[in-house]
Amino acid sequence: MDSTATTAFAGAFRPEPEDHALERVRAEIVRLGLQSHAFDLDTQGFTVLTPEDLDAGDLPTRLREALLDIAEAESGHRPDLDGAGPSGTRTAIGEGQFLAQVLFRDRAFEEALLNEKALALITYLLGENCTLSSLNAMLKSAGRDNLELHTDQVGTPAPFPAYAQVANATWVLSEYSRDHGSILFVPGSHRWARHPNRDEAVDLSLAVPVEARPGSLIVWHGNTWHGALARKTPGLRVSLIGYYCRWYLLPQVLYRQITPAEVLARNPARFSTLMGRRTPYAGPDLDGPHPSLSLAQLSQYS
Ligand SMILES: O=C(O)CCC(=O)C(=O)O
Repeated sequence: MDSTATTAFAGAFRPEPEDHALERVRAEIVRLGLQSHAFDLDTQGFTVLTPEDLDAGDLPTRLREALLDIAEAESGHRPDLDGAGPSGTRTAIGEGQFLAQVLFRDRAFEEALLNEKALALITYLLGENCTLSSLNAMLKSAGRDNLELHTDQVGTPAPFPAYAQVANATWVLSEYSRDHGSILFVPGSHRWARHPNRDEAVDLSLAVPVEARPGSLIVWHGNTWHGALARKTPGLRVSLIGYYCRWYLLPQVLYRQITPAEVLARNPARFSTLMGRRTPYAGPDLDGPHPSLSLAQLSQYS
């Protein structure tokens, strides 16, 4: 057969001779000293950075204050972290006050997205062109019900690909412990590449609760089975939940269409990518086709 007759499709189906994205992603993990966390993600499906590991200065405090401001604006009273908290509204992830779409309500949230350690681990899981899917927060109050085990591969039929399609970076803004309603994970479950069934979802025997201090960060692979314990004590567990996806998936929030121009202008190019504005799926609302991403990109780090 004459190979010259083959039609090229936008450079498709030609592997990069060397995976430069992998080299860049790996170099960033090494530069930031995150090797053990990358190892945790590979082997356990989740990792916890202590406040010392994360070293984000006063950012966690500013994030928490910004969330309390939003909660106050929405409910009419400032939540008391040690007191009774907002009266137990049932939300999709437990009892408390769920704060949806907080990104544009305080510049501290832009900083959180660009935090280099959080971003390096999300990039390790989802590649350099991943986008933010949603940024929400939870003020979790005392309640009776545990949150069932689930994966974050919402709506995806099994088997899932082994590499992550979605991932989560949650900022721990108050203490996490069993009594405070910790998140819990089933270590290694990301390899099972499926959702838990009905019985498995309520069986916490293999799940490990996360104990973490305010200012920690929890990152997990979207396949990992996780849930949360009911909070038993008065007061509130505060978290900022960053949910990310690969560039070819539909994000929960269409940031590409709603991000204000001044927010894009004051941030680096990577922020635009996180907002879904640099993609080969061109449209009038985009910054233009991504210069370095072909439709045939083969690397999971791209
Ligand atoms: O923060 C929690 O307790 C659970 C959050 C969760 O399940 C999620 O973000 O998918």
